[in-house]
Amino acid sequence: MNPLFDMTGRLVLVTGASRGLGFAMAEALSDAGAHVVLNGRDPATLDAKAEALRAKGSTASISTFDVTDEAGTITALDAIEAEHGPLWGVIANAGIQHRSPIEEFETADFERVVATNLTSCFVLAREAAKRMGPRGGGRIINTVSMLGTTVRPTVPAYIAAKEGLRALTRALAVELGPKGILVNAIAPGYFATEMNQALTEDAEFSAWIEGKTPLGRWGQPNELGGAAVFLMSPAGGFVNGHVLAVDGGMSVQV
Ligand code: GCO
Repeated sequence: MNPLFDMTGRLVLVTGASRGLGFAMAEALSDAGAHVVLNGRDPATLDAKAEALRAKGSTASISTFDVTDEAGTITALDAIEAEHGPLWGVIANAGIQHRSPIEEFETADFERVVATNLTSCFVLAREAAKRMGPRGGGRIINTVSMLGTTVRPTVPAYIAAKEGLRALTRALAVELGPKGILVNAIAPGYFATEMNQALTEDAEFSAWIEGKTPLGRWGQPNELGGAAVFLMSPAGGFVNGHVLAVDGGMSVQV
């Protein structure tokens, strides 16, 4: 194992890890030696995913809670540390999408997206900082999006929340840096995940995405894990307040 990317002995919680990009990042960290704790809302799905990692020699665990439940998040963090020891890092990845023309976009749906994609990340970071700070530090990664800097119609809540999360990442990096806590974000482009299944199955939309991406294709979830390992490992030891784009170059193409 290259010591720069060695995660041996590190405990990392990944929210929204039962599928898609969350599981891909958890798997990459597990393959790098971390003990990953997979979060989601369905214990059966999480158990199956954790078993898949254990079958590869990992010591993966699960923690079932809804990231929008503040009390549940706090209880879960206490239980994780009581059972497994101090958390080295958290990846605030859990997120939802809601697509609708603005004129039909209900306020309740907007608030639901913001609660999951932004507010829950604030709560997790605050609670993680309370634990990591006195121990000399740790790592926090937020999953933002390529959307925000550039945007598309029908996903205003997602864009607003993810762009807010970019700004929150910078705010946390500056406030928590002196405590040894590095805070960064990963900005995925368009990946072929379950959340995007309606898009990948739409031939016209899919062709549009492929045309706007220099690599001419959708990303595959396993192509995101390396960014998480980089930011969580010794290799990322002086990276703070950064938004790491993993989008095939889409964000820099006109
Ligand atoms: C959408 C997609 C996007 C992607 C990703 C792009 O509806 O446009 O769901 O939000 O998931 O965030 O960076």
